[in-house]
Amino acid sequence: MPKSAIYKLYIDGRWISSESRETYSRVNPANYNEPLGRFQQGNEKDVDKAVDAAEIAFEKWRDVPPPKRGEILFRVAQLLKENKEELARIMTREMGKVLTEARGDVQEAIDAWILAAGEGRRLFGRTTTSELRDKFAMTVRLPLGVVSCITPWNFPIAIPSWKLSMALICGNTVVLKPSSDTPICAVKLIEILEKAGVPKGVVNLVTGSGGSVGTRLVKHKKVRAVSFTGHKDTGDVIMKNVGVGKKLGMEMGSKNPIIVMDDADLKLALDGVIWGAFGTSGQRCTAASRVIVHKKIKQKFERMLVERTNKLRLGSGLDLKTDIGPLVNKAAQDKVAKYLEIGKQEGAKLCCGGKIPKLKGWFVQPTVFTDTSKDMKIFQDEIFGPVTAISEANSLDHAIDLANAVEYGLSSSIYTNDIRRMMLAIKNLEYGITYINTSTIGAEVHLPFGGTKVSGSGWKEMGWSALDFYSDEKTVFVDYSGKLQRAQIDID
Ligand code: UN1
Repeated sequence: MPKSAIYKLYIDGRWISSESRETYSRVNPANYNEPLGRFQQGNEKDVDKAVDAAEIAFEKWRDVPPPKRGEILFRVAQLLKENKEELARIMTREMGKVLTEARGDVQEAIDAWILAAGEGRRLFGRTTTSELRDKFAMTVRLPLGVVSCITPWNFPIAIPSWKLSMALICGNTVVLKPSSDTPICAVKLIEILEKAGVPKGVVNLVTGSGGSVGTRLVKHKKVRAVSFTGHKDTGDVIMKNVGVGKKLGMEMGSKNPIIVMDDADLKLALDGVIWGAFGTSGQRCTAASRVIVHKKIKQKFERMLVERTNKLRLGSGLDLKTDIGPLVNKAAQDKVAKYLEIGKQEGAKLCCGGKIPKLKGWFVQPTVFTDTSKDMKIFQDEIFGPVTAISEANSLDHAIDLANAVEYGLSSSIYTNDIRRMMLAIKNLEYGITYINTSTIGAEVHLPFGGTKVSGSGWKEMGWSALDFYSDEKTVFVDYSGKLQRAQIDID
């Protein structure tokens, strides 16, 4: 990657500069003296061009038989596989996550493209009965048209792949606006799509700010669906801007709890908490930012957690000895630093960490607070950093009550060996995902992914749910009786 590299927009099959003629730059979050390149500051005009190109391309793409679309998607998966290591390294330099996790990110993308490719030979509708004689009833899936995909930086190849793979197999065309923090990963992904044979105009890339590019993509009259993953405050704005006539799928943050009961395997639970709280430096929507521990084992588990947390090594994600990479940028570091202060002020007990180390990157020490309660901000707010907050529970009911006492509802976990407790947790945790005896992270692409309450809009990503979002399930009745039959009336 030459330092002066200039990355372009991809519109109608061409790599071009923004109409704005403006670019912005980024640095490696693990070493802010290392520039990463210059990126297009896209604007509304670029979005309009991209949507027009996608609209024209839709006419042909919708008619490509889905198994043929699937062949192209399968080539995307193959190319991602061939380039996995290079892409993972680019990702680590661009947004900081450690190399093992960056490889996992690319793998999740490979899985998504393979899954979507296979859907080309399914895309099932349903057939069913009719209440009238000689009348046939079924549903068929039709594409929507132009879809806007607005994606975050924390899974910079996986999440765009979740969205694009499913949108494309269903026959839609796409305009992608990636996070301004991860334009390189987006460019690399689109280069692979181009190489795999995705026809011009079918996928378009516009980098730039949420305020101009994002807003235009959400409001655009020709767009039929908006799929967004990111912060709930942005989600709020999108919801107000989207207007009628579009589907809106949103995945937002969360404050995910791990419940550790008194009968749990504590070593297993410890592994799960460390992975859930500090993986990707806590910058996952599914991060375990709360730990709810049964009072009988609280002191012991707290000691175990602090001992392990103190051993975690901060550093560049490219160094294989590093456990925790930097945060994505200065603003993220400042936000976490603010919460470290808030936690101390509102009376939580700091067990370990809590400082910003003097390094040339946006690092934060892995931090554990304890004795946190419902009224505290560090219990309620999504911090998106390597910070977790312990609370004590007297019983399973109390633990579930604490788990549910936040506005979010994406992922949850319980460690117990008691089948009754497991089943009650599955029933009563108000979360889109519940893990039993494993951490809050670990989604697989062939199952629905998404949350309840403030975490999601109801449309889930991936698995069969994504097919429902990216297609219109048309209901078809074929009456071959040769006479007028009135539903609900001519029923005898
Ligand atoms: C996110 O944090 O936005 O299961 C997605 C997981 C990952 C996906 C997380 N595979 O946590």
